Amino acid sequence: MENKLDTLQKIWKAISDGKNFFIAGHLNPDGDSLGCTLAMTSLLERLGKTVYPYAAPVIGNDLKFLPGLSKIHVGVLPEKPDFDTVILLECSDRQRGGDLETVLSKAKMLVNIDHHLVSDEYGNVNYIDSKASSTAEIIFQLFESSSEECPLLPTADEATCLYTGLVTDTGRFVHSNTTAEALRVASALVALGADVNKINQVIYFTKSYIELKLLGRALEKMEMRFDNKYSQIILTRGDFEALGATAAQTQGIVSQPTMIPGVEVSALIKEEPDKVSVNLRSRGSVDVSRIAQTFSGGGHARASGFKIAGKSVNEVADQLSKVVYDVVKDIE
Ligand SMILES: [Mn+2]
Repeated sequence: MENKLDTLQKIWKAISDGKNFFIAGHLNPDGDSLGCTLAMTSLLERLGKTVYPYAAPVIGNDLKFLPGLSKIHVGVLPEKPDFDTVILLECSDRQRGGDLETVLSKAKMLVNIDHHLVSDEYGNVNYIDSKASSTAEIIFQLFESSSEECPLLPTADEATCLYTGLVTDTGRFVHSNTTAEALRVASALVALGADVNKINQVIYFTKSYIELKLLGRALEKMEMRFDNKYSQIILTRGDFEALGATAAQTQGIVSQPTMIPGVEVSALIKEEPDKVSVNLRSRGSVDVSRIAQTFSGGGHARASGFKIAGKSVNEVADQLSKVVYDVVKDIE
């Protein structure tokens, strides 16, 4: 990527030139993806633009409090995909947002804003900063770069959306991406009115009975391997059915085993109706995005995942186990 400030100015040029915008984040939208989609939508609307914010289903209950969420077209693509400008957030390649090609191919301007480690420069303008904690951090920097004398700053609702992206992508300011810049941006967002108390209550201190029972079942099934350097949890369809739970209710489970000293990699392997999906977490020394890439997945060094269709849950677990063994066997 060229000079950051130059690229931010190119994004502002795209914003001022455009009239009809389509904005989307990635599949399985998370706090960063939705928070940035909403903050950008609100910003563009304030500037008098027409915006079609899109998100792929399903939106987790813990993110439904986000201000402006009802504006998002969840899983519904526009009938006439005539947008002059498309902004893709958090999408490391042009397929990451789902089947958006009808929209993407018609746009005159495609802006790509992302912070993933491996990311394609598929846009007309590409702002890719893998050192940024979150796309929310980049969007805040975009706000700040709007004008030297009088920058256009986020409203309180926009700040709440961006803070949600920051707090979720840093794991509540715990992961190694919790940099001085991430904390500076968080501080600025709090000063602008981000509703920190509500974000914490809804995202981190609210769980349903079924989610807690599922956590209990998952911990019961946790297995340790390779001198306790690898923790594996398999949740089968039977586990989900017994509790009336779905794979979407497993948030936070994969991080639990990384509390055990010595665990380098934690895997949560879920048998879903049409596929097996896997979440990976690392305590520090292992880059689990490389493990995920072996299975055509992706993500971050400490948090990533992948999905496989057409294989049994045990086959996936065995294959993953072999890859993890090669990675952790020489760690002291
Ligand atoms: Mn992100």
